Amino acid sequence: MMIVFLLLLSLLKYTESNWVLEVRLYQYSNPTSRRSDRFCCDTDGVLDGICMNPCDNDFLFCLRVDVTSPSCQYGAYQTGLVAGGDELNFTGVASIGENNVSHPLLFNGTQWPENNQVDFLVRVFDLDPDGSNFIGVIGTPLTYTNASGGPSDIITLRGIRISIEASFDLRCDTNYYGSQCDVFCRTHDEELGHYTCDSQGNKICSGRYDIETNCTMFLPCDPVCNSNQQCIPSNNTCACIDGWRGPACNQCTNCTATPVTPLSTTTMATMIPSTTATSGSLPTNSRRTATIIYASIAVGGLLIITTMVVLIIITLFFVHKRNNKEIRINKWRTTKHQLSTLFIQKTRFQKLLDTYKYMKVTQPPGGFQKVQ
Ligand SMILES: *[C@@H]1O[C@H](CO)[C@@H](O)[C@H](O)[C@H]1NC(C)=O
Ligand SMILES: *[C@@H]1O[C@H](CO)[C@@H](O)[C@H](O)[C@H]1NC(C)=O
Ligand SMILES: *[C@@H]1O[C@H](CO)[C@@H](O)[C@H](O)[C@H]1NC(C)=O
Ligand SMILES: *[C@@H]1O[C@H](CO)[C@@H](O)[C@H](O)[C@H]1NC(C)=O
Ligand SMILES: *[C@@H]1O[C@H](CO)[C@@H](O)[C@H](O)[C@H]1NC(C)=O
Ligand SMILES: *[C@@H]1O[C@H](CO)[C@@H](O)[C@H](O)[C@H]1NC(C)=O
Ligand SMILES: *[C@@H]1O[C@H](CO)[C@@H](O)[C@H](O)[C@H]1NC(C)=O
Ligand SMILES: [Ca+2]
Ligand SMILES: [Ca+2]
Repeated sequence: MMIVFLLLLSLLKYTESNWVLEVRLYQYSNPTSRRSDRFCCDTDGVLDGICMNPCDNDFLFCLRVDVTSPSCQYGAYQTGLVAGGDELNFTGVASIGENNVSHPLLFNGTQWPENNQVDFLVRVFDLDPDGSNFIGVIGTPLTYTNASGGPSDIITLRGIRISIEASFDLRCDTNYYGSQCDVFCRTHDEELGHYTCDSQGNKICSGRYDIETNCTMFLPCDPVCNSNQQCIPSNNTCACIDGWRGPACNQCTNCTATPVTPLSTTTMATMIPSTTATSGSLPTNSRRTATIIYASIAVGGLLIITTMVVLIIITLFFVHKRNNKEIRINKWRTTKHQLSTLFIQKTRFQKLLDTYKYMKVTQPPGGFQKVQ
């Protein structure tokens, strides 16, 4: 029910006029007291061709879309009889005529005027018991590209025998903003929002309300609460959740109450939350320290890797060198071995030869003896 009412209200607010033209009247003058047909307003009061009786003036003030329009789309005021004759001073007058038309006159529109133009019209009649006579008409187009021009100078508008002075001020209606009054903003302080409006019609949230939600909800806590805390958005406070206490809510409320064996679950419980509390939301100083630690670790790691690479290169170099040396040594060994084998064989052969020579000398003819 309430919501439907508010919805209707907001719809009504949107159909509300968005610009207002204020017309301030000054001097009205009909020096000859004649009507539009040149006759005196009151035909029985003529002396030597001079109109002795003033007109019984009745004004129609009208604002319309253009000069061809038969109706006054932006408003019309009929004053009824205005006492005072044919020289009227409206300066500072709050109400005009027997109809008590409020002055300055206010006209309004819900859309910016097409071609930036409106037409102001004044019609004057002589009110008599036997019917009214037409005295004259004054009209002028008014051009507005925006609503920020402020009041105009006093302008004298002239008809055939009559004239009227006026100044005009086109401005945005209440709750409308922007150069052509097309921005709507109305101060709220209920479920539709909590805000005021600046001179451009921007919402200014009150307190900690969030502009992202059209000032309907609070901003989340800043700084962010840790895992043992709950954010109270209305006053940006982090309150400890059940079971925790202390400024950072990292002390449990009853684990210190009963002293227990060092490795009990209670001891574990005290440890776990304090670590989660640290990782949750670090204060700025700790954050800086953490950054320094991480940087140090990174630089150290880099140094270690570089050293290892250098060591590997050096090792490879030496292994290669050693391999070469070994190959050479092996070659030399082989040659040496071959040489020594040859030498041994040569020595054996020599021995055999010597033995043979000896046997040939010592053995008698007839056969050989086995060499020992
Ligand atoms: C019209 O009335 C105002 C205020 O009463 C006065 O200051 C001004 O002189 C008057 N103008 C004429 C033309 O009488
Ligand atoms: C205009 O105001 C006068 C005096 O305040 C009052 O007597 C009269 O009835 C009002 N006329 C109208 C049409 O409201
Ligand atoms: C001018 O405003 C009145 C009351 O605020 C409203 O009833 C009327 O429709 C508006 N006129 C135009 C042309 O918007
Ligand atoms: C607003 O209109 C006034 C005249 O009414 C004009 O002098 C001014 O330049 C306009 N401003 C803009 C921003 O268009
Ligand atoms: C805020 O209001 C504007 C216009 O009034 C609307 O277009 C927009 O969707 C709203 N934003 C939210 C988050 O409700
Ligand atoms: C914040 O608001 C809560 C709930 O309204 C209240 O309990 C708490 O005391 C407040 N804290 C401060 C610091 O004002
Ligand atoms: C701690 O508090 C909880 C609930 O408040 C309770 O159930 C539990 O027995 C308490 N533990 C100790 C050791 O006091
Ligand atoms: Ca008459
Ligand atoms: Ca008359």
